Amino acid sequence: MEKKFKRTLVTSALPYANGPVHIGHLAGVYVPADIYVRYLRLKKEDVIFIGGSDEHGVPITILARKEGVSPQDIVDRYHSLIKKSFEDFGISFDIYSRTTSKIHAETASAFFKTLYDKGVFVEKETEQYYDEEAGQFLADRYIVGECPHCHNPRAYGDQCEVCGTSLSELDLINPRSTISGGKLVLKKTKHWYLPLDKYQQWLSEWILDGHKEWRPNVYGQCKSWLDMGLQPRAVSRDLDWGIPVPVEGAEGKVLYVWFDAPIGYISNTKELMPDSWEKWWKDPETRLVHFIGKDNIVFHCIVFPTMLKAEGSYILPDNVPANEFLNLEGDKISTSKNWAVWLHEYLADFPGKQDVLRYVLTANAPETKDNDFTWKDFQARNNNELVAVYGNFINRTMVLTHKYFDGVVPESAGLTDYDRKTLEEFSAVKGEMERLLDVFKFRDAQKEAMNLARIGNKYLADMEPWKLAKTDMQRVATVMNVCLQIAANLSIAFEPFLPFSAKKLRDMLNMDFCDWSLLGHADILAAGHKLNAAELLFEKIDDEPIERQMKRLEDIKKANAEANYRANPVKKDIEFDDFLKLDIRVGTVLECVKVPKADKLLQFTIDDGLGKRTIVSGIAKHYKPEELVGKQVCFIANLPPRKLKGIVSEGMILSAEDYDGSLSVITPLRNVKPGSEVK
Ligand code: B3M
Ligand code: ZN
Repeated sequence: MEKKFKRTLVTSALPYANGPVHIGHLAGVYVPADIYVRYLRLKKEDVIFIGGSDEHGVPITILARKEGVSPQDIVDRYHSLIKKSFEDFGISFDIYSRTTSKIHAETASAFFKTLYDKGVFVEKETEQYYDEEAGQFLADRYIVGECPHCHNPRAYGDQCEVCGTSLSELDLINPRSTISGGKLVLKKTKHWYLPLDKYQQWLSEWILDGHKEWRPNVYGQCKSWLDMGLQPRAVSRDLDWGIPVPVEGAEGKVLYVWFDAPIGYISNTKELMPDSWEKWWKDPETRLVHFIGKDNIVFHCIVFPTMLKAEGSYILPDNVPANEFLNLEGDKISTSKNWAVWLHEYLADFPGKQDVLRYVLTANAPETKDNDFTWKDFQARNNNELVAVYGNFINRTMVLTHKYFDGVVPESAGLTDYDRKTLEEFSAVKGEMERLLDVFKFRDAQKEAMNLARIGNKYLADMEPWKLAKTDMQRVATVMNVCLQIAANLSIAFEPFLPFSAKKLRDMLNMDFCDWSLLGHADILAAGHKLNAAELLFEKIDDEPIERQMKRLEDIKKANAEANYRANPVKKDIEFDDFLKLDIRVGTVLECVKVPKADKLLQFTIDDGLGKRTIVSGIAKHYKPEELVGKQVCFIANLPPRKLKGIVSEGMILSAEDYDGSLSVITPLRNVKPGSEVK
């Protein structure tokens, strides 16, 4: 059942203001959101596009401490840089604000207060570690200590990466702070929890029954969260950076960053439209769409909707088109490893080439699976598609019109069947593009726009007006008229995707309008209309700048490998006998399932050659259980059994840890019999 909406409110994730933005951000969130918004605007729909920086959270305070500046200094610096990058790339926000604004503090605070007064929250007192030197409470990855299971001395407060056990910081032996290195003491602290468990039923109905149209990756992630069973989540933190919890007895406590950040969408709308913001957030005829990356799905599909529902007066998101991740030259993009193409650096190296990057990122958009950005592909798409197809068609059309008709649109002298066929072909593009854009298939929609350029190119090549010019100028006039109509169409079709070159094209065509409803029409430019001078729409990119980029990445890779060895030096030599004591074997995975109420653990049933063996491993963040069934794994067979979440684990599965902490299970290159020894 198609609902009728009057207006669309588009939000895109608020990036943390603790670093610059890179191509992964652009590809995953901002370019798709911008395409969608530009498309709706072209269709003259009522739409606003809300963005801003997320300026709270622990990582910002840690970076500030490291640099010896205030958190405000950090967010001021990166907010400006990020905002500038988005402007430079034509991300057409109606507002790009920040969560340190006054209006946001008021809005988030009032939101919390409403839920508090309604009795939505559950209050709980727990014991948490306090870093006396840094003067702050710490949790998770900010605490290291000895693993109670394998005695790895550097296990984190949320997980031991050696044995894979998922931990709480309270389990660690001899815990220390990673920020000051100092000792930790346990202190009692009270927090407010959003009882997601109480909304489980409602969420299941709303998402699993009500939103089957959501992208399979989004729907699937929601389903798996719901299947695991939702837990209450703390919405406050002990921290001195953030929005103070607005109730008595909450001194030193702030709203959890993931509580205030999505409310930022509301605050920024208020800032943009102080008088009419409510119609955008409270009228059921408004359609709310969140553009985000896949790591933010749970917050936008489960936590924030629960907050909105609990508040009671807000609409809920109609769709959350989350993307998967973009990798860079085969490796996961990582800010801390500098494995990224930063937007401001790209523009310094390729000035004026915003659209080339927008094009390549959309052509490779990680809409259904993780995708890879490579510099070779970037170069090839520029040279073989933008230059050779789109640019070439426009250039020939412009140059020939100037040459034969003094830059004036010639009058058509009557269409042939072939002309008509060409026009028909391109009139179908509009419907096709709409069908795709309406369901967020930007990659295919852009292909359709490019297809229009291909139609033009082929028509021009088949007609050969430069030959006709010797005998039949009437015919040349018709052909060039058709080509110019296609060019005008291209300047509309590409507007959502490549706004800079579309504008440049309209300038050349002397077109001061751009209206989606004209797409497909063959009379956009009237005969007698005067064009402006021809310019190149795109330029070829040589090998040299591409090689420079690849060299830069090579150097970063080398530096990261060295840093990895510095951080994890080769352990001191052991006796050969020590090695022989280890019994590593190969097993075949018969079954693999998630461990309930443990988001990091997978339970394996392995054929170890003699029978079935159960092993629990902390790799749920890195694999879907079904990916591992039938695969062979290596495991330590002679460790004493131990209990994890009530399950007796008989061994340990071996994984390689990448620099970014991601785990990859070790498997023999060829299948071997289960029980084979690894030596
Ligand atoms: N800042 C996480 C991120 O940048 C977070 C998004 C907030 S959206 C309300 O991935
Ligand atoms: Zn361990």
